[in-house]
Amino acid sequence: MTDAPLLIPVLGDQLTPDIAALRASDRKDAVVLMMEVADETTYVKHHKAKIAFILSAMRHHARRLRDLGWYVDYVRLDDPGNSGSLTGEVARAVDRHRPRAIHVTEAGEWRVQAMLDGWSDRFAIPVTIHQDDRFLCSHAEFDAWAAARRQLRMEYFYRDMRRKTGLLLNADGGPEGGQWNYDADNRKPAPARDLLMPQPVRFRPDATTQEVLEMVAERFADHIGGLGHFHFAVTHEEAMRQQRRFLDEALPRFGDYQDAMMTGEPFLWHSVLSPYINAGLLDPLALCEEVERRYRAGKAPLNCAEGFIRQIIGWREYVRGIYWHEGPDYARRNALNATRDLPGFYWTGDTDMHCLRQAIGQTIDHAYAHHIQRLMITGNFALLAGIDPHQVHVWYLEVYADAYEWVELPNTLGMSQFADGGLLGSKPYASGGAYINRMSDYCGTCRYDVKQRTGDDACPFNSLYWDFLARNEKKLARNPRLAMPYRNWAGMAEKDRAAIREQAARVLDALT
Ligand code: FAD
Ligand code: DLZ
Ligand code: SF4
Repeated sequence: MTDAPLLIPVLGDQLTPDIAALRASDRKDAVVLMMEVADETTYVKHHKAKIAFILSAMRHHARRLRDLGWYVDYVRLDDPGNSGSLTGEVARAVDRHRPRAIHVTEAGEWRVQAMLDGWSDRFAIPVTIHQDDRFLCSHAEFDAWAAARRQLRMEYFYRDMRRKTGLLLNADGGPEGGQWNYDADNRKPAPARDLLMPQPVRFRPDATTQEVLEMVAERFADHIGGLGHFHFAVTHEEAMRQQRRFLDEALPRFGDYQDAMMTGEPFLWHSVLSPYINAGLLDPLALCEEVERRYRAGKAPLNCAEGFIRQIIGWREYVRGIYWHEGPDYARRNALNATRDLPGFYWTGDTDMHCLRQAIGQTIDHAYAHHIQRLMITGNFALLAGIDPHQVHVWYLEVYADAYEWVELPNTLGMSQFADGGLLGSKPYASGGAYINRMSDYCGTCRYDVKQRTGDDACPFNSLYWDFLARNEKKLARNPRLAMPYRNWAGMAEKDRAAIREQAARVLDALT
């Protein structure tokens, strides 16, 4: 190594061996810096399993980089002298290695990018920030796409990503099967119990993970969640095993049951790959290419392959684009002026509402819930109850192993809470108990009656749904997609409307 090497900080969600800053550098001439720091583990109170997953995956990644010939300077959380911040650790590494320059891959979120942007002034050495090309769409490309449009709808963005990648195109360059989107085929309700359900691979913690689990249990005892169910892959090879498990066993029904919910079945036919994709252990494009191969080999139907690919090159890229396009103030939007505090049962699952108990209970156990649980159970309830969207955002950022602000915030604040006023979705994802009853088996064993709107046994979602519409009438009544529910509301007898609103007031009072 030369006297003055390059310093290459690699962040906890950059666990990809050929990430841009590494690919652009010579391993004989560089110090890779990986830092476990208190600030990142506590800027929100992450679920214990999320912290353990990221720290263990970081430690395994350092080993992988060393095997590939990199010199890795690794700072552990409990190292004496650990300053507790990314910038503090870069400062200490600059003192240790006297680098001639810093090369780093852009950060995933505004908060950390602001730190990177300050490093060249602070350390008086050149800092090169490489674009993170693990994503298909750069910030500049998304901004150009958005500039040309009045409405930023995912569907049109997605079609451009299909054309860009060539995924599921036919010989004429049109969409495979003649349609871009097969979502209408993907709404089957909860299936019968006797269907054989795939389960994600459960990885036994090795000595490195064990050490991290012990440290996390001790140091983050007051954070949500347990470690008893810790099952995450922590290496690329393990993540690839889960990828294969998904492709072999779950992909063929992924689309069909994408929106279904079942008691005691957290994973259904979902991939459970988001923590690995987001941390860098899996390559999203290679995964989509493999899904297409399975379709072309007749091993997965088109509605499943297209549905899965859409989630990754459509939704995942689109929400990232929105996050960076809208700027750091996006996190403070509150279009519906919702101000109520998040109920305590979001941290315990201790509620009589069976759907919420299921979704929150498995979140506490596994740091995982699938999309419809996040959107139509925990998200829907918070929306209907008028919970402060910033508190809802912080909760989602804390509790899921895949949660980083760039992906969590637009999903929560935009899609789920309508706090951006409809930038992401053309109408709020609000529903009463009927939707939950149709898509799940939850209501059958609930203490509440999903058919009732008022009375002690009435499903709380029902009165809250109408109360939500009534409360927000000035802001939402002109939305053409809500015309029908507002007509139904107006068509109810005055005394029924009053009874529903009184019922909703009682439900809301009981939350505090
Ligand atoms: P699958 O159902 O198997 O989907 C396949 C993949 O598609 C996922 O692994 C993920 O990479 C991608 N994907 C699917 N939907 C989305 C989406 N809406 N946005 C971005 N990527 C998507 N996803 C996160 O990765 N991190 C988050 O912090 C996050 N927060 C969310 C908060 C709310 C309120 C909602 C409604 C959704 C959120 N999502 C988030 C999106 C989605 O719920 C998760 O990606 C998904 O549940 C992860 O489980 P899975 O890997 O089994 O996904
Ligand atoms: C989420 C997380 C946690 C819990 N801990 C660390 C850490 O100790 N060191 C680190 O480099 N990254 C960590 N991360 C991930 C960062 O928060 C992530 O890189 C930022 O969210 C930027 O997207
Ligand atoms: Fe949830 Fe209402 Fe169904 Fe109970 S009855 S599970 S509260 S939707």
